[in-house]
Amino acid sequence: MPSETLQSIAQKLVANYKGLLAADESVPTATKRLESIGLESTEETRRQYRNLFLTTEGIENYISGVILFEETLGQSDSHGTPFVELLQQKGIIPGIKVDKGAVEKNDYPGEKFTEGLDGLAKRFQEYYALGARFSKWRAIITIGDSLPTDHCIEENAKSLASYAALAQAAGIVPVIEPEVLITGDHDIKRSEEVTTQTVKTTFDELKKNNVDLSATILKTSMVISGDKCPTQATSEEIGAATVRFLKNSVPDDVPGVVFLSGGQTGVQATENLNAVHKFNPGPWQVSFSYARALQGDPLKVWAGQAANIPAAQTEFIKRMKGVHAANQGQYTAEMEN
Ligand code: 5MM
Repeated sequence: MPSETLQSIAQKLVANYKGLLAADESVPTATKRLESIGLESTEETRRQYRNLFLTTEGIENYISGVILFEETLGQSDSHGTPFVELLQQKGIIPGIKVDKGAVEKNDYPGEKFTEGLDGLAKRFQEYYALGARFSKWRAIITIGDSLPTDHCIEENAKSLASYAALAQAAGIVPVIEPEVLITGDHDIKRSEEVTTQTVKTTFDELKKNNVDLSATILKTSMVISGDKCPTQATSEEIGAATVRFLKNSVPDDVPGVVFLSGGQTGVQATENLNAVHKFNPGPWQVSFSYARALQGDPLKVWAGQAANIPAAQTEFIKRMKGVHAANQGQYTAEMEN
């Protein structure tokens, strides 16, 4: 009998007010990030980018698991320690992004369908052997005129459910991420409707596929105004709407819900997480799984210069301290100083 079960791993991912670092940018996304600081994207510069975050001293005080990209799973830190081993030494659970990205289909303009199920069972065996104990699959839902279609929500929910079933069969905890994009001029009410429908449909499909919900983590968008909406909701409104959506959509046996930042700044994603906690979400643990909101500011400080690494890591610690405090409803603006 293994000491760690799927349930215990899922619970550990959201325990003690810690959360996930989404360091799983695919090559095109990592390239965009690196080019934004004037750095060419190569296997080595992407390794340096990961190295900056994963070697930060004290990361384990705030981060329970790191979602890695396949390339990083096989890479090592600057002293030659494999990243997976480094994380394990710190008590951080290594995870892996397993989807192969989202594509458009002719009949559904403006919508995307995530791919990656072919050969996934075999890939899961390889990822397990390399140390991954949880995984992530992202679906993308777009809000717009007559969007999203029910078809897009349903097809993506089916893929998420097939993925989750395969993950659990391989001994890996699935993080399911149906992301409702922040882009658009929709208001917070529309965001709540679409996010609720998307997550409800996803859990319906998970149940049909006999996915064990007690060993599944939901990664979701917050309920938030579209980035081009003329009336932007306040943090308090975001907190209230997000907790209402969760209570209407997430089954009680799910151990944890984590948020993506989705284009919010580091400070916004921290303030809004704090606001969510003011509305007593539950019975699940509620935390973060941020990429840009944790890494964006340190990336700018680093600027690809070795001399800037300590300052960038200090910035990273500040962001992690903020979200850790927000998970307890204790984040304050003074923490930015
Ligand atoms: C929505 O993206 C996820 C969370 O990141 P943010 O906090 O920045 O919104 C993230 O895990 C994302 O899935 C990865 O960065 C990978 O993205 P791509 O598009 O490269 O697969």
